[in-house]
Amino acid sequence: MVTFLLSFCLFLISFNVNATDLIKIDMKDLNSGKSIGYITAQQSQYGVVFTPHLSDLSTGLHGFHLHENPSCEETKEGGRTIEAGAAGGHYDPMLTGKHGYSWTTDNHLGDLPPLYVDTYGDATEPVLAPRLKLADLVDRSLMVHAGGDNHADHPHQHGGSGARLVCGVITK
Ligand SMILES: [Cu+2]
Ligand SMILES: [Zn+2]
Repeated sequence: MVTFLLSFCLFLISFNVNATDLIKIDMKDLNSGKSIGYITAQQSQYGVVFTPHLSDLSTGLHGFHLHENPSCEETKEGGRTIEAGAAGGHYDPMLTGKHGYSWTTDNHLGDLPPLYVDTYGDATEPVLAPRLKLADLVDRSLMVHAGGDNHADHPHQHGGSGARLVCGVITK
């Protein structure tokens, strides 16, 4: 009986660890307002692994970042509507003001590798953010952009990833 209780407790403990080790983020197309799937975030020995389960995207690479605020609401700027403007900029706790790679230290902490979308419009290939911890994600948002990302601020700011296309709020 004692052995049974002990193993049951161990089961509960391991279950708990697993449950908190994975964050599932519902991702919404900002034009249609509909979900196009979800992304899971999981802690690994080397950083946070983002695994997309997305469909209905255009083929190719899409800029992908952790943005600072937990909102995907639009904002107005001089009469112009900015989709998911309320998400703010790339998460930048060290105030670097610089866009770059996920593994360099003098740029936004929210800079991630781009997501690859296959010829069917699906994104399933995981990407790794070695500097992030799962706790950094809470109360922020994930953004998929229309364009790619050259991980620099030239010739265009923020890697030239362009318009905000798909957004998900991380609340856990
Ligand atoms: Cu972004
Ligand atoms: Zn950035």
